[in-house]
Amino acid sequence: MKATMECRICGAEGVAPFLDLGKTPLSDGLVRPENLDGPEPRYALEVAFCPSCKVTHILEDVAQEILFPDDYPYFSSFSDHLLAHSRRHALGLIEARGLGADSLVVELASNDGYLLRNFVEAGVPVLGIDPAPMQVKTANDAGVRSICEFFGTELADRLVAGTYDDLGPLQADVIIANNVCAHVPDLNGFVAGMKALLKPGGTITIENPYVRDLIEHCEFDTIYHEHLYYHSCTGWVGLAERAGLALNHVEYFPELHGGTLRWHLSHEAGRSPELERYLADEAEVGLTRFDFYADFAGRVEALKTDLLGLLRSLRAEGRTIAAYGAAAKGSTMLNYVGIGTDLVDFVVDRNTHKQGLHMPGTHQPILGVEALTERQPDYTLILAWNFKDEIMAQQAAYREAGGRFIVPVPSPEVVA
Ligand code: JHZ
Repeated sequence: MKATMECRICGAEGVAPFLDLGKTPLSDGLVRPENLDGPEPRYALEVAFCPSCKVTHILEDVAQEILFPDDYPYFSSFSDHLLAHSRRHALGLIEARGLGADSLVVELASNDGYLLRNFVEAGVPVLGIDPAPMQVKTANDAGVRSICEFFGTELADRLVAGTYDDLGPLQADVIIANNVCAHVPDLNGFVAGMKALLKPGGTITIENPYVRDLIEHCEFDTIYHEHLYYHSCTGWVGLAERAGLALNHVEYFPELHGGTLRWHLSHEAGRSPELERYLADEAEVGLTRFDFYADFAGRVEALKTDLLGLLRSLRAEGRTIAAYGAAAKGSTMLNYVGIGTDLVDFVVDRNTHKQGLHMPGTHQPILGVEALTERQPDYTLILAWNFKDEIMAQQAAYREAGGRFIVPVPSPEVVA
């Protein structure tokens, strides 16, 4: 692992650290039962702001093959909310861009085909690109043409030149990159690859949680080693320009992952009034200056104290506590706050690839969601708080039997 004080994006020296989460295990490094007594590496996790290009990023680099091993457990298709959002996105693009049998939609980090399947259903040709073999197999099995690769300029050039397997030369009418632009070490190269792969007149849409929400709503647990960057509109102006693209438009989805922005990029210059407004707002609230981040560590520390105090007092009263969502962010929450099996007994998750494993560092077993009604813990800490409405609606039987939820973010709250 290497740590750097140079900006990952613009190379400027003197990035300003503002939050140190200590040494944490890898958030998606779920532990097999037979490895529970074995060594578990922990890596420093510190976040900094670049006063030069305004992009926020972590200082540490964990090798990609360690972060994304062949058994990487995240599958996108386990949230109905995300599936519905993705379907709306796909149908909107088909209509707005007039996509049909002669078009091509490429998705970077296409996972299990959760989004592209909507284009396939509508008869629009697709290509998914993702480095996770299990997810790529699931997508191909479902009829979503996908290749198992990391994306960058090299792959883009091969696709355009037609030298990648038997795919033939191709360029995309639409490129989609959702929840991946936080994960890519060479993000400038990744965006340059998108430019190479995009047809003249084509469009790129990129979604990522918004750093403004992260800071304002104390969503510190979305910080982990996979997430190298925390994005803003101001940062994306520079990222697009450096690759010879233009940032044209932005949309906001407050209910997705704690607040998500969708940026629209193309070869053509021009900014929508919405984008101009976001850029002006970011300058006005100070997102472009270090001060905006300066008190974050203190607020995160306060959340930790409050949550630990709540869980300890419930335990002292003899209450049982479980957690919902073996999410990557859940691992940051458990490890940073220090929530071991003395406080939370087990974690439930719908993702069958996660069940039977244990949470990184804190080692709670991951069970199927039926364990909530079978064991009826008094309280359930929602680690996947970004899906809290979906989860609480789905768990009506648990609630009717007296179960209560704890939502940890933006500050710990018990929901009856
Ligand atoms: P979820 C992921 O992070 C992965 P994570 C990734 N690092 C990323 O960038 C962000 O998303 C954006 C489960 N669940 O999606 C599924 C249920 O069991 O918030 C997941 O394991 N029942 C690429 O891992 C977990 O909760 C449900 O009803 O922090 C949620 O994880 C629902 C809705 C979810 O992301």
